[in-house]
Amino acid sequence: MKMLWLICLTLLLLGQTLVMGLPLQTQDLHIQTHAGPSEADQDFAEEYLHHFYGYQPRSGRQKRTADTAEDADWKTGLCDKLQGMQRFFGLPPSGELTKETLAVMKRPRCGLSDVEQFGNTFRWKKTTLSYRIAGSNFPNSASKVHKVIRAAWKLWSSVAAMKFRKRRRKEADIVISFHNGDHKDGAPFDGKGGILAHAFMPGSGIGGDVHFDADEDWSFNTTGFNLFAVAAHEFGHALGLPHSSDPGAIMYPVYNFAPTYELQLSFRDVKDIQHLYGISPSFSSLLSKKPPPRTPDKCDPELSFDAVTELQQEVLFFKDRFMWRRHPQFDETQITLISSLWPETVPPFLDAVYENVERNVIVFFKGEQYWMLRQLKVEEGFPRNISDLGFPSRIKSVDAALHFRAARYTVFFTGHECWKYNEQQKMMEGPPTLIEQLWPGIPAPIDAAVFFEGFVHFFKGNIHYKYDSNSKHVVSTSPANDLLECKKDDNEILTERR
Ligand code: 0DY
Ligand code: CA
Ligand code: ZN
Ligand code: ZN
Repeated sequence: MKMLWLICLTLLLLGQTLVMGLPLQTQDLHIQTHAGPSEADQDFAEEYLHHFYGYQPRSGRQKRTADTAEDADWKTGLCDKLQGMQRFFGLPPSGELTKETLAVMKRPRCGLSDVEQFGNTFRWKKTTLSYRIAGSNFPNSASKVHKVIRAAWKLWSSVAAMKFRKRRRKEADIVISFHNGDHKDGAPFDGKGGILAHAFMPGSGIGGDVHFDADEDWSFNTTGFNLFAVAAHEFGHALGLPHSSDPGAIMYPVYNFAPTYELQLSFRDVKDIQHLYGISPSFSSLLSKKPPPRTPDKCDPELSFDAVTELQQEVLFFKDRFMWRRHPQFDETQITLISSLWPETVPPFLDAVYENVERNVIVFFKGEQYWMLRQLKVEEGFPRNISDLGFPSRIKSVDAALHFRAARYTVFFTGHECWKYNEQQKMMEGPPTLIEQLWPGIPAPIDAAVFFEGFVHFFKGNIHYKYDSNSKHVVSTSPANDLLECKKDDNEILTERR
């Protein structure tokens, strides 16, 4: 029977739901010599430890080839999990499958009827869940912690038909607490960094509970790990969601929260939770005010870009909070959050980006501001106003930037005009020219431009113009996303995700 499982497992499988029904090895549990547990009980216990304590049964192949050292390792693992479970329930941690241990595993604990299996996961049957914030080793004042926890629940209740109520003393469905290191549930924390928190899937007892690593530098604003973001992620698990492969989702397995970004559930998170619990009555008003952001799809024929630049040997395509990195040695162009490379400083929804190889910097433009970064760090004095580059005050933003390495100048595109900026003298070379004069065949205004493999590539809407600057004409036009090389596989993943 599938019950609940510790999230540890899902990280190993990176976003995939659990592989169930692996064959079980019965003779490996430490059993008592006389009147030991039956084979069925041993199977049951392994399954129980698998679901509740993250114990990973071996696959058939591994079993057959296992040498003795490996075998011993594996047995110790199982024994550890059993001891973890015994400690949690106040039983002597013998690592043996005693009658008492089995009785606890089989105890029809209150609230078991509150959970049901739903497809490959578990969900709560009731629509109002209670939670309790237990213990005392809070990273900040209790009232601050309570406020953050409440806000994190609200993210989910504003989209799914669920309500969350705080309990002060009485038992609650979901117990939230902070722990250091080994806290006797078979999944010890690891000090600063690494594992930040874990949660148990819906279920009775420990099911639905959320534990935070008390050794982290929890933050309530911008530095360190943001408790609000991590709580939102863990509550997703406590409600039954596994990890998601969508880098825009709060259920993405790695912490990728950009402090400048106002945390929202992504389209993917919203779809997944609504699939389990239905739509909240308040959802339609949220839809009109703040629709959950979709992660752009490189196979979307309507895809357009905010900016495109070369960076060392790569070409980077920027869109919203994301970018795709095209590397000559990798055949797949992967999407990531901009903040996973430049954590603090680079804003989403950029206007233009270019790399200046001679100075070893990358320059980002958004509105009237621009940022210069060297080796992932912002140069002193940035952001600065684009008027510092020599733009007149009527220019409020830059559409695209095109850098010429050998000639050491950069062309900026603004509406129908383009400006030539001398990188050595750090000044504009004369007044702007019309784009149609300098680049005949290119329709202004443009979205992005990049110099790459001997051609200039312009992007406007969903069209990519490949331009030969010597003969001054468009060599070819194609869909804007053609350099991202959408493969059939990507498409399949996307249709399945929709
Ligand atoms: N807990 O839900 C996790 O996913 C654990 C790992 C698991 C094996 C128990 C965890 O703490 N993962 C880290 C994490 O931050 C991984 C990391 O990047 N250090 N997960 C939570 C999180 C928070 C906020 C993920 C996102 C946003 N996307
Ligand atoms: Ca940790
Ligand atoms: Zn724990
Ligand atoms: Zn997680």
